[in-house]
Amino acid sequence: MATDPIRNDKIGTYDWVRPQADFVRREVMVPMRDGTQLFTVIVYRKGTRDAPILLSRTPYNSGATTMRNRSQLITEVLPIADAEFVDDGYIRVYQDVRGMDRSEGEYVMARPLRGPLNKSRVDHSTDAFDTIAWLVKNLPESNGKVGMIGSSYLGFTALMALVDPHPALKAAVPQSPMVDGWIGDDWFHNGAFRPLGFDYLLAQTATRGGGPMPVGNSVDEYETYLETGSTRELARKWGLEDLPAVRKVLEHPNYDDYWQGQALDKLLAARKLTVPVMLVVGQWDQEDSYGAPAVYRALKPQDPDNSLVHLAIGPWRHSGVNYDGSSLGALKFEGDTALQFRKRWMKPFLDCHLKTNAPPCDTPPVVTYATGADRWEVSQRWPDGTEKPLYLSSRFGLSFAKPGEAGSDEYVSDPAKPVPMRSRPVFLDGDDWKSWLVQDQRFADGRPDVLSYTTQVLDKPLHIKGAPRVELHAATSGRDSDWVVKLIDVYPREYTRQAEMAGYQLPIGIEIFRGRFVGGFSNPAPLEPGKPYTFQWSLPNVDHVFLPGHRIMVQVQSSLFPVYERNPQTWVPVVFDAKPGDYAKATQTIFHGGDAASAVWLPVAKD
Ligand code: PG9
Repeated sequence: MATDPIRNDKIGTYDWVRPQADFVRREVMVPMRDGTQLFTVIVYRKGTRDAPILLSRTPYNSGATTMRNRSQLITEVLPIADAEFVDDGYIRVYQDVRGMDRSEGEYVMARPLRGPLNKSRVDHSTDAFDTIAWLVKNLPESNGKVGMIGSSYLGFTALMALVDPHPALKAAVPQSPMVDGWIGDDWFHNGAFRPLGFDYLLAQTATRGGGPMPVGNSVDEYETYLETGSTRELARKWGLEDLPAVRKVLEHPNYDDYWQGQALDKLLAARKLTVPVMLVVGQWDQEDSYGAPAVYRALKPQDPDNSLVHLAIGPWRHSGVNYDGSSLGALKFEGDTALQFRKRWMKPFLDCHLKTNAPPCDTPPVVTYATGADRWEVSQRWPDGTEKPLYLSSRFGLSFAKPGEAGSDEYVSDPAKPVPMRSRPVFLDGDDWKSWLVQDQRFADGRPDVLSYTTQVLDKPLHIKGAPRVELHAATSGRDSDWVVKLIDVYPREYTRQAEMAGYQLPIGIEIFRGRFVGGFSNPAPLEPGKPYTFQWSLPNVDHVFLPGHRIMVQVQSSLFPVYERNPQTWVPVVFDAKPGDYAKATQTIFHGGDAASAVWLPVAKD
């Protein structure tokens, strides 16, 4: 029956086979084991047969996703990254997750697996299983083989499908999956909370189908968040305290059973992996930089012959693999790196597992784009380097030689004037949000509350492949403190190749650590004022070449606002609950040399 697929509110099966269209589009309600029916859109080119199925399970509106434009052409109606697949005879399927948009049932934010945190009979693993069972039975055009793909939340649902998978699930490509919301994905990073998550939770859970964002500011979000106060105040003023997803976050500020019990890297590592998986992430992923490499690390021991688990890192923002990858902010790459990756590695990976009479698989264990050198690289392992410490030293130097003499530098961190995450005005959406991790750091360099340590000009390239590791020896005059370290590539002062990049301070990795967790993420404790501690954490995974003529810089600061809530720097048992009077200036001391040799350990590649 011909119908308008967007406006169709009826439940049932509708085929959209218009004479002019080059595709078939079907909307079906797929029954789950508990009787709940999930809205599912199936799209394929007319005449498709013996076809692999590519499935995404999404909270972001399958109907609209599969009707990008009103067109008779399949490549126009589907997202751009689907073109390579449908052009090659794949069947593309999108499904609204339980309770979202036109699917029945109750929506639970990132619903945990059945078990202590989910007492029901269903989860994303069972819903994926039941959907795949239905698809292979009811799509005569298919060859009975299914792959799952998708970014972020869709990456999370693709990973969930690997738990007790349906036998027809033959491969998965989770891209920027949300894996551990406390350690390093959407909600917290190393214990520091990201309040913009509340905007997301509101939009996702306050009204069915996603509501408008009633909060936010079109002037400067630095100002809005600063005026609002603590995270608890934010929730109160925005009327969010009763939203179940917000309440959950407010009840669990530490890395307790609630967060550990959902950490998908740990959950997957405890099971036998049977489905080949390619984990994809952007080097400058502003939302879920942690998940993909964490799952790779957790699953790799199960894959001694490199046939099951693959990792890919591209020069992208969050989900950038599915868009145009020719540039990011001011950075320009050699062509559309996202398209190159999808064609050269991602599709062949899926083809070899999903197509009938497929060629044998030859997907490398690791594929990365070496930024700086602008080339794709294949590696047998990840990280693919040997750790070498780059030491902070006196007179704001950085060197591979350990400074003999001990020293320290100080700055005053004032929560009333936190260091902005990017030059103001700050917008936590649109292009500003997508590119904030590559913004020129000269806006922060020179601030009295930011210390910048720099190498000499490099006379040969320095290539790193892995996650740089911070070892910061530091003390605070307060009772708690955040520590932020940025690893930066400083471009030459003269750079005619791209004039606007002359002197540019390009962040290669930025990451935060909340001091109260120095003794363990489950055990926050006050810091002793003036006592030196060793704070250790990792920056995101990167493949980067610092070129001759460039310098390496490390910046240290104690806030990154408003992407991270402010640390009051006095002791409050739960930072969310800080009162205006709890926020106080603190003098921060960074030690270098001697027995307290602060360093960033770089995974230096062999070449
Ligand atoms: N980063 C988003 C998200 C994933 C999972 C849970 C919550 C948020 C996303 O882009 O989908």
